[in-house]
Amino acid sequence: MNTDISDVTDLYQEFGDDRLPPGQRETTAFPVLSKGSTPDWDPDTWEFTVTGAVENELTLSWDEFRALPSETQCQDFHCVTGWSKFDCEFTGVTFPELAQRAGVDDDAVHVMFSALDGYTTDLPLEDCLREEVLFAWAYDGESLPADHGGPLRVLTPHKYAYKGAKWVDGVEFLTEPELGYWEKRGYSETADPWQEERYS
Ligand SMILES: Nc1nc2c(c(=O)[nH]1)N[C@H]1C(S)=C(S)[C@@H](COP(=O)(O)O)O[C@H]1N2
Ligand SMILES: [Mo]
Repeated sequence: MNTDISDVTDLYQEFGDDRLPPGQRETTAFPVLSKGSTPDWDPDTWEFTVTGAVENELTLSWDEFRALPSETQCQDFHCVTGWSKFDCEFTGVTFPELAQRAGVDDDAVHVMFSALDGYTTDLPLEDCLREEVLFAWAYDGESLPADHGGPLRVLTPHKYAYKGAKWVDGVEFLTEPELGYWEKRGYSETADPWQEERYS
């Protein structure tokens, strides 16, 4: 394996015994799951915002976002509908890298991600402050395909994949938990695949 790739597929050891979480089956396909259609985006007007309980709210253009320090990781992907895909190569900016630039306030406890299609998803702050939570623009060394969330999506390999907003364009730091799109509709807020936290 390319040594520039950080392999984080062993993170399951923190959560369970097996790399394949209970009730999941492995697939080599990469199905597309979206609540609606794939949104259009324009690199000239696209903006990424970091708002809420931070010292510096950020607004980044596409070029500015792409200029942030990035890395490539080999990750597993677990969909709440029952399929898992091993060894996905994603390139992007880690959540801690972005959080450090914004300077997270002491009273921030939760995070809401927003996206171009109106999707939202939330996670406790501590579940986001991990190197594996990645804002990715490339998959397998190529631009992230639009139906998989291009230009930019979040990956949460320690959670079911609905926690990773495709077409992400905003992160809000919250002082109280709030629920995202699927979380309001009965899916688990914490979504740990090794505990089979599928529904709330
Ligand atoms: N913006 C947005 N992000 C989203 C979704 C969505 O509908 N819109 N679907 C979620 C769900 S339920 C899953 S399983 C994964 C699917 O990612 P994939 O289509 O790349 O397999 O994206 C998640 N992120
Ligand atoms: Mo999903």
